[in-house]
Amino acid sequence: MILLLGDQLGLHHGAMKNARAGVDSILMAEVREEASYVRHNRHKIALIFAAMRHCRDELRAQGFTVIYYRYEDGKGSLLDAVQAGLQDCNAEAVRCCEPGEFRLLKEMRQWTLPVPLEIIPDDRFLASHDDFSDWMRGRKQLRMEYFYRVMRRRYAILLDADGGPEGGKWNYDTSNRKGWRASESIPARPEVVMDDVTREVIELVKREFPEHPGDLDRFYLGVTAAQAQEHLDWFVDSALPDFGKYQDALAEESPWLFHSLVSMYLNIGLLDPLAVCRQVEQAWRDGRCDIAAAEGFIRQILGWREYVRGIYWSTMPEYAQRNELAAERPLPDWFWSGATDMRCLQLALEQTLELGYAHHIQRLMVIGNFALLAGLNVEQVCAWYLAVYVDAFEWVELPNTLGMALHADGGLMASKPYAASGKYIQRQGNHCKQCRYSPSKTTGSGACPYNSLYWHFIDRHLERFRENPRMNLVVANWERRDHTERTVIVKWADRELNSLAPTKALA
Ligand code: FAD
Ligand code: DLZ
Repeated sequence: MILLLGDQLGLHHGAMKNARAGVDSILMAEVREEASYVRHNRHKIALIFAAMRHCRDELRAQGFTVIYYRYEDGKGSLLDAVQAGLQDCNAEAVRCCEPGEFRLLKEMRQWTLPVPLEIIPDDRFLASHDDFSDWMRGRKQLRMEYFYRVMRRRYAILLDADGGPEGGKWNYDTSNRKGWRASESIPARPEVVMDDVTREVIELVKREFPEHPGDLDRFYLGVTAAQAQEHLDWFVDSALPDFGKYQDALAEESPWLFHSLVSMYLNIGLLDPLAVCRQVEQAWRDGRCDIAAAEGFIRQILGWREYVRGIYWSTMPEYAQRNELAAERPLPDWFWSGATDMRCLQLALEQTLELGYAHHIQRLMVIGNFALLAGLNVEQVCAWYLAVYVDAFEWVELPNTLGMALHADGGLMASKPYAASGKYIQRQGNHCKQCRYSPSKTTGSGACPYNSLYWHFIDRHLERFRENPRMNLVVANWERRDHTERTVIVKWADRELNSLAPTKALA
């Protein structure tokens, strides 16, 4: 019996590789525990249940026997489902592909079943655990850029005839930082056509998860591999050419600008990461986008995505406990409503809660930056990120949040914290024009809170940052100011921090 998890729906990989129709039974189960271990966004639950049901139908059409438990069947956990499934079929063993979260792997290793459980490696990724360990061995610093170059060579992506990087550079990051001034039009995304299976799931999720975030009247996701591919094709044709330029931009007009919205499909197996990279490389070779766009996009998937997964599995479970900057301030209540006057944060939170989506710069430099500067409790922030995004699974969410955004791993992933004042947000987009706070003021009424919080953050970690060569300039800048000025800024920031009411409803 093959246990097929809700985020392992690629039918040529994992436990489905070499599966035999008519011989192996497939078990799929919508279960309470997986749907509620955090307050998942309803878009995520709807996506997974709808994708699972479509996958079930496809497998049956291919001649497989599928034992499928719907949420209404009341299975509490995957273990309950496996035990029930084993009573329905005469299986000699259960096979499952390694789950994407340590939590579930640990549980599975403790399952007691009447037949052996075989957990096989997850081959949907481009670097195995051993590949990553080999790369880590003997390195003092685990910088993504060097890992990425190894991956480019290994998969021969964007390489010239001599094996060097196409265009002469490995990384076009400096061409990916244009701010948004609303001077170009943003292409409209294709509408998703829903069938009865998806509509039924949406009604179920609305009914069963009333306390979870997510406005399902705005459901916008594909739920089959074919639909995911259509979304990717649309991106390559219509948004990729501008992706590189505006990768780091923040826009009032759009929650997604020129981003691809494919993370959720990659993470649940509806798209294959290598095929996605090759399709984008081909678009560049055909002259349909420039090298900065293609490289910038491929770096995210071949580089960052594989790298964060490597960090996760090589450091868990200890990684989840890290809190090097001793950030303990309770998560404010408005992380669950978006009710703040900081315009950039308000929009990022609202779209996150309503749609389960925010693009990378919103996650890192708007929400994450605020959490970093305010010293919000690392565990609570990580639980929040795991709950609210449609693409959130701990293997990718945790290193990005704890490591990249909160610097709570002490610099294992990033040599300096991604901390920025309101000036950065102003440069990257057009939110500040709509905001009641001014990015050019640091203290006093109407001052952008990011400004004083930025200096408060530098001030409270001064000893640590003095030791970091990449923070020298900013430390010197702070220490050059006179004592009175610094005291006024720190006091103003304290006022801002004291006004953050803690959340009543933690995930
Ligand atoms: P695009 O901007 O179009 O990028 C293309 C693809 O590259 C993405 O689909 C994704 O698969 C990959 N990618 C880009 N950046 C990263 C990254 N840093 N790590 C891993 N893959 C990346 N991504 C998730 O998939 N799940 C998460 O739970 C998640 N949590 C995050 C939390 C924080 C604090 C931060 C800073 C980033 C997080 N990311 C996460 C990474 C990234 O923000 C999302 O992958 C991206 O925003 C998804 O939107 P997109 O598909 O439009 O991406
Ligand atoms: C995220 C999720 C949800 C919401 N529901 C289910 C489910 O009912 N059944 C299932 O098999 N998987 C689900 N998943 C995905 C799992 O949580 C995921 O496999 C683990 O977190 C490991 O990545």
